[in-house]
Amino acid sequence: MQLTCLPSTSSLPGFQSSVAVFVFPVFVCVCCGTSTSSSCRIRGGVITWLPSSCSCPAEAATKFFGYGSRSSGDQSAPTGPTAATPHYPALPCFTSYLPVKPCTPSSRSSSSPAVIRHFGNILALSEERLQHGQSWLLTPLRPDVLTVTPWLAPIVWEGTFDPVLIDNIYKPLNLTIATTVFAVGKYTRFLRDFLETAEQHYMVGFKVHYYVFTDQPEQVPAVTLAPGRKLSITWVPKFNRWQEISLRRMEIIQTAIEERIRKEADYIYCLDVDMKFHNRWGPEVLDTLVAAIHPWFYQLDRKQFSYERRPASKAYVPVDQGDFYYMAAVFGGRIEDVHKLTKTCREHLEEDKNNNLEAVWQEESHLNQYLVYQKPTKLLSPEYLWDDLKGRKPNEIKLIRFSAIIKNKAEVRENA
Ligand SMILES: [Mn+2]
Repeated sequence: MQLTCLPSTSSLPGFQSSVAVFVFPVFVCVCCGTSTSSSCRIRGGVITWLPSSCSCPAEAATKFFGYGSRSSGDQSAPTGPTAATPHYPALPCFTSYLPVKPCTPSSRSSSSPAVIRHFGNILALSEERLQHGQSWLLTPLRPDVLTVTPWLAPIVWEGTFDPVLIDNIYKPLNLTIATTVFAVGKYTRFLRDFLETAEQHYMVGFKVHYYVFTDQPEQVPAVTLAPGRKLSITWVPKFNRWQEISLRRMEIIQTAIEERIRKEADYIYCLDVDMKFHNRWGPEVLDTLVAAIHPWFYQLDRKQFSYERRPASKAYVPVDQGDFYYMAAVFGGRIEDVHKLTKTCREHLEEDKNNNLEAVWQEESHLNQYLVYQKPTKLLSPEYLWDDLKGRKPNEIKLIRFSAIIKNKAEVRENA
């Protein structure tokens, strides 16, 4: 196929026809992501480009994005569209954002797999789309929110990542995501909605192993799971107070990791059950140690965070310390990192108990104290942990992905 995208130099405002201008178009097939850049000389004519590196339908392959220009003899890198577009704003086929079109396997590129570098120096191979619309250093994707912490951990927000790219990076790694959920006492009633919405939105296309901890195994609903996903039930005793359930959760997760999860999964995410998924909650959350910012605290001064403030408690955080207030309804990461977190929190919870202390928000206080000193490597924005009680969605929340349902606490917390 032949592509004619650029008008003749004589019709390009800002260019004189006597000057040889080299244009560096970057063609990216929106179907398979194959990209080709080439330098084409324009001399009063049109440039032509024959895509040879992909076999996708002509319509998909003839889109391109990004180009630069330089004068003859200038060996600097091509400039981007922000620099170049003022000269030819009317280019009909220029697009700075690539829409993701459905792609049939037969039309995918048969070129050699791209090699990508993954965390921990694992090398992953993928033949899926690993290209994306160009990132511009001077154009932040989300100017309205903080997207990186002072210790350079990303904060995951809608608009800051390409979900198809993320899926294609992680899928070849063949990961298993352990997912723990506690349904004790009346909380078993939340399991069906939790699991059904998780099957629609949680790590779709990935191997998920749900570990349900409950005192009533017969109450675990039969929910159809997608291929490659499974559910195990572990019996746990019913504790006398809901606070005790919270206190014991760290110990139970620690034990489950030691007994089986470290042999059965690559990552572990520990989620509350009184929640529903509403939108994608995908592998963009995967990292070494991951915590979610509490939806009720993110606009407050750290002095107002509900940390444990009694120095005698192992959960103590001084008023001038702390980064974000995290909610214990979501935490996770690599198995051994979460194991260390649960083991440490369990030890701190037990030490407090021996001193007749109970931190103000039980395990959440200890989780927050731990994360002040062991910084999470990735933070989830409140999109990933919302609360239906918050009512109308503020502007910074583009997408509610997972949210606490409104419940009658006095009724479900039997021993409150
Ligand atoms: Mn909850």
